[in-house]
Amino acid sequence: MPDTSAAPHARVSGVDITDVHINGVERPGDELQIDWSDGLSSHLYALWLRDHCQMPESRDPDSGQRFLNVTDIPEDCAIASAQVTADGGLDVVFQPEGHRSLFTADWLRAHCYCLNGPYDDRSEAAKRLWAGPGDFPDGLPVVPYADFAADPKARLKALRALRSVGFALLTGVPAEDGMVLRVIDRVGYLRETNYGRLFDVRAVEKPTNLAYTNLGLGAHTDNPYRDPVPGVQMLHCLVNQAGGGESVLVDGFKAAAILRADHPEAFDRLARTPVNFRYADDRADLVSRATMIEVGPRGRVRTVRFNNRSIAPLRLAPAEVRPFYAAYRAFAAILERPDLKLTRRLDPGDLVMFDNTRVLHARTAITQGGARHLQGAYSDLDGLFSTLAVLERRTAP
Ligand code: NM2
Ligand code: OGA
Ligand code: ZN
Repeated sequence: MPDTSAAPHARVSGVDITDVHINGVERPGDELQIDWSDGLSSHLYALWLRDHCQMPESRDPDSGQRFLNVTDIPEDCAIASAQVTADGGLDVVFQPEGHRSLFTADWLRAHCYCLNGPYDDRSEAAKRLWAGPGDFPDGLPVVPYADFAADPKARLKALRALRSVGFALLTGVPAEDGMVLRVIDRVGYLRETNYGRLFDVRAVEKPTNLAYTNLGLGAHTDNPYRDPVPGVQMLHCLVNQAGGGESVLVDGFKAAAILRADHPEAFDRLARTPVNFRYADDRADLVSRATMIEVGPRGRVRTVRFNNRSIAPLRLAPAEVRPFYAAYRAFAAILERPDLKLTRRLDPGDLVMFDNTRVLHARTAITQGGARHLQGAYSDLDGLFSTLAVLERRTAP
């Protein structure tokens, strides 16, 4: 039996396969049926099983990548024999190729598509939704930067919070230019944009964006005019001697769930109506067409886009304009509900990172003269999930 347990591509993430073993196998029709010791059974389509052959003839043992294309497998692929091996796995022979594959019991159980339902790490179903501070009885997810930088367990805590509640706070990040990029290096990959590798948030003359003024900003996600939107945003406070300018977070997935419960027709309308988003200045003209609430194939929310500054003229059938505006207003009203907000003033050294496909951020107006300077940067969720998977592989639970 090939020992692939040390190879990263053989990783079975999040699946607890304890003492379950294979009791017996049968070959009804074009399937392999596995009867497990806990009474469950797997029904695996022969072609699927052949496609997932783990042997060195089928995949490169170093990268784990498949050599075969599906068209290389005969359409009439069938299981000629299947036997339990000495170490509890399966020895399967496929016809008409006469190809032999060995599978471990752990692999079969972890990847069986009858026993492991669909899973989408972006979906609301994979998240812990929250409605304001009451949903954080143990406090907000806060990690000191010194621990984040030095200790994989502290990094895991922050990044797991970013995945599950959609944000995390770091404290004591040196209030120095460019530190936000150092943090991104430990989370995923930098997403450079027209705003630069990083951007400075402070009031300037002739601002190209209302973020660069002293105005308050309503709850929004950044860059809905980009496709795909940046999945992760960071804001690092370097200076804050101003009054006002408090930072606010709102869980957009929770708000969408409230909309679905209270105004189902408004939810459907926003999930079905593409909006044009646009940002234009002298050097950039970015346009996207996407829905404010995006649902996945099973109707679950997986992205929220909301930014009143960036909605461009709609291209809608006339009869759809009024119901769209009613739905947009209903969602906006939920997003402004005080009870759903988390509010915190950022002081120098504070850094907030959030899932920009889900959690909206806002700031109250900057009311008094002193300086205020944040640095921000973007990253993406696929890099975050990759970093988490590698950390979870290396760090005992
Ligand atoms: N800034 C801060 O998405 C937005 O337009 C919000 C983005 C300018 C990079 C502001
Ligand atoms: C931004 C933003 C909030 C703030 O830069 O995208 O929303 O507190 N800034 O200045
Ligand atoms: Zn913003």
